[in-house]
Amino acid sequence: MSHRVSLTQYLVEQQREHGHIPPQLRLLIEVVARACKRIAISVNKGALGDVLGTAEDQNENVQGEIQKKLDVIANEVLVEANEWGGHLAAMASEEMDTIHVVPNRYPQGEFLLMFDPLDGSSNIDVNVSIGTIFSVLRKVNNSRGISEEDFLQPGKQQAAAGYCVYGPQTTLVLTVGEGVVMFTLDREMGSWVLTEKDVRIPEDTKEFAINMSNMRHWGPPVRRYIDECLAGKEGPRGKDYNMRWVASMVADVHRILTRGGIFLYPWDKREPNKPGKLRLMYEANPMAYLVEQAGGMATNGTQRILDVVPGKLHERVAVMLGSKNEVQRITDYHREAAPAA
Ligand code: P6P
Repeated sequence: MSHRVSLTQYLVEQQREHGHIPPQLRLLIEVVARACKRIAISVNKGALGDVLGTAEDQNENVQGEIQKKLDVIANEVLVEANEWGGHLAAMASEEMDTIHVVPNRYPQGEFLLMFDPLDGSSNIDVNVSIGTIFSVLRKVNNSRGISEEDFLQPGKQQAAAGYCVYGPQTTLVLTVGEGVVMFTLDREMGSWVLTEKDVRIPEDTKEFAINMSNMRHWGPPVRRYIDECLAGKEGPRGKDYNMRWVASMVADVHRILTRGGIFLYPWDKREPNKPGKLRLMYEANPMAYLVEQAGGMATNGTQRILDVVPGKLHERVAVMLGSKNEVQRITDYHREAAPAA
């Protein structure tokens, strides 16, 4: 049997070769990966584990969404796993209104961790792939305690990012700034095994992912782009396109990292003051970092997502990401539609 590289071996060798995974970051990644294994166990229990349906207290999270039981479980697993290790100063989560500072009984570390503990919650009860998304920043201001402002850094400053998809396989996808790697969970051993070590997104694609039911609400550039895809061979693109929409960003992005494609959740006129549905800090930024590290592009239509400077923790953003040439095209359509400077 060919030698299997574990997550620990990968991180140790990356540190030895590139020196960009200090001990606290390696511990952080291993702790998050272990937490994802625990979440996978709860997810896989389904109806046998009293984990389906909405949380008992019917609580709404800061996003105004009714929390699912597994949202709460996954959030608790990640918070408890990351408090004691001395690698973090604080955490932020889609499921928590404010930041969670590491309690004084534990040492504070140099990193900040943000996560969507269970992305795609609407798919939990219908047994469709869901996932955990995480993003790591460095604490840049050492002169005082931690506040929300410490998190408000553009995505290009991430030290690491990744996700775990709970699907037919349980797969951990990670970047620390040296490309993208994938680990598959060996359930018999309970270990992460390196299964893809140089993930690259094809620059062209014939597959787009968007929620078509919102078509009448889109802006002109997105409408133009999708209409051209739908026009197929007879249209200006000269080729037929296929469509996928899982309604779990993790699953859609995993497909794109695996075989190419473009994912779009654009601004629409239903709530014109909201830039988009997806959250910048713990959905768009980590996915944009992964996509760029795999040779793709990620934009909000007018700006590189990783350049967006957050104004608040739960800020939302329009997202278009994936195969470089397709994202470049829709970026051009936004520029052409912009009012003359
Ligand atoms: P819609 C899941 O709730 C999520 O945040 C992303 O994972 C997913 O891409 C999107 O929302 C789905 O949104 O409007 O199609 O249900």
